[in-house]
Amino acid sequence: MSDCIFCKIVNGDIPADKVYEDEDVLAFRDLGPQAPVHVLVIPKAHIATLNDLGTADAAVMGKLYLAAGKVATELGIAESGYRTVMNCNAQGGQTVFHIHLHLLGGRQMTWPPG
Ligand code: DGP
Repeated sequence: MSDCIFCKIVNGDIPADKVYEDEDVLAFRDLGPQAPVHVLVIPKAHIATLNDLGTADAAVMGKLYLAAGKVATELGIAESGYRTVMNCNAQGGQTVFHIHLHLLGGRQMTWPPG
């Protein structure tokens, strides 16, 4: 998608602090971190929201979580713990319409989330 900011990061048109990449998945640090570790894990292919997932996307969704686990280990938060969250649409708090798994850690998380 030519007007999607995360597609531009995938294509290298916008710089990002990348922490993981394979053929299907990219992970990079969030521009406005909400925790000492705040990484976004995205599929390279454009999917706007969770509502747009099809059965063909099942594998890449699994890859997002596998990548998040690798990044958590590499960044030293796997044992202390972390949170993964994917926001969907307005009331879910989604602001970038290319799905992304937030990986947050390095501090105590609270529940319920805001
Ligand atoms: P969400 O609200 O769930 O759609 O999260 C979008 C996140 O994307 C938000 O935490 C800020 C981050 N973000 C927005 N634009 C950029 C960008 O250009 N670069 C990076 N690294 N993060 C961005």
